[in-house]
Amino acid sequence: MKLVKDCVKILDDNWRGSFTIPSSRLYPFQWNWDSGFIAIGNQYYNPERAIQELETLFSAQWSNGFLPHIIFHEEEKYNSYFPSADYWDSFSAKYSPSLIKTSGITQPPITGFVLEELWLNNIDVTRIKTLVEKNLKYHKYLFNNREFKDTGLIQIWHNWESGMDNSIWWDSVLSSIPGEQIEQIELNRKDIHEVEDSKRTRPKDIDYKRYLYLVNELRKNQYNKINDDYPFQIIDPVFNSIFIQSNKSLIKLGKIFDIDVSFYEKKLSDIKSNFNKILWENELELYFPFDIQNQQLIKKECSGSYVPIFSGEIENEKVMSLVKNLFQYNDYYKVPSCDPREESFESINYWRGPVWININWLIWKGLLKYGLLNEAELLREETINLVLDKGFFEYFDPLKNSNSHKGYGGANFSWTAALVLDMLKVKNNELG
Ligand code: 9WN
Repeated sequence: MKLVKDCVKILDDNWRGSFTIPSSRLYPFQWNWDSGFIAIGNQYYNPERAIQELETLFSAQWSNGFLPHIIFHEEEKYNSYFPSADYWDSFSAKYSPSLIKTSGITQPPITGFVLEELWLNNIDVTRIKTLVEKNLKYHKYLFNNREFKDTGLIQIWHNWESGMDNSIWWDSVLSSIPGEQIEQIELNRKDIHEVEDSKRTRPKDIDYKRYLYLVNELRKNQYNKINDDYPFQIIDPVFNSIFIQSNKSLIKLGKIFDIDVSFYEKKLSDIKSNFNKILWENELELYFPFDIQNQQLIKKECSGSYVPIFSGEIENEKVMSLVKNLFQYNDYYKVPSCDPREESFESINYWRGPVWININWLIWKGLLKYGLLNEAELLREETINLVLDKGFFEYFDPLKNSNSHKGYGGANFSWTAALVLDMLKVKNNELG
């Protein structure tokens, strides 16, 4: 099947000997949640690469358990990405590894779930066990350093930690950073030279200055704590849904491997009882992020509002409301990262409108968990067709009547290929 061959070729081309880059030139290093999605695709035709991807990721784990979002593997490429390895300056942080440079923030913790998938697929048990132990240590770090009060819920400290960088969800918080704090920040952006039409498809300079302001603040504290007035303290439903599922997977695997997981079981029951209380909005019947500094939900409809289905831990009634909402419109491809009815919607600007394959995949997996097979199939078909029509890009214009003949951002994008492989596998039950 040609589509399968294309997916496999992209994963082959982006393989760098022990890990996979998301897309050449634009993202020349290893990214945390990308590696999880990539391993999902690789487990079928190249299981050795799937496990190695995670082993390489965890080789850059900090001694306190923290797992960074970028691992800067190839020194000669340090300056081809901004902010560069030197900008992050991880070597000056107490717990960072001393041989490999990393960023100082994390990303949605998908690897626990991925390990369960690899285990189900009979990939080397001893190696999986070692990774489960490391992954549990990472979750312990999150509970010990990022838990919001005693809710079990984890806070993120940077919009890059959400993986949905310039989502309209973060606008209010980011724009609260005073202008004089960011005036002096210098940019040396590389991304804008690597994609077409970057003015309309990538974040603006002023956004980048705010992102860097947050990095600078975190770096002062060795990425390990925040000051009381730090503006970005968010409970993100996407991060936490993925975290719930990964905790469930690690608890299951931990028991199989005779590891004491009682700490995580207690914490998981805390998150489960607080997730809906804090993040569900009754009138709009959607999930939203909670802004801790301003003590309020950020009530804007984004694709992330649906990702909690992936956790498998929400009541059927709520799932049905979400599904009703999700399938009510047919004039755009599912699932736009920002609802086209929102004032800030921009059809081709990164996380402010475009469809992203990883978010579709998470929602699709969630629909399957609830036995919503017709809806899951609609979403699966539409996602695969979008890639077939517009190529293996990073993101896609959701408007069906637009002039977009191809996708946007990075081309030959690894997680697009990997997750399409997974979606094909479930349907065909074979890859040939
Ligand atoms: C910053 C690698 C990453 C993804 C993120 C996506 C984008 C980076 C950037 O690319 O973010 O981490 O430079 O824009 O938003 O989800 O992990 O593919």
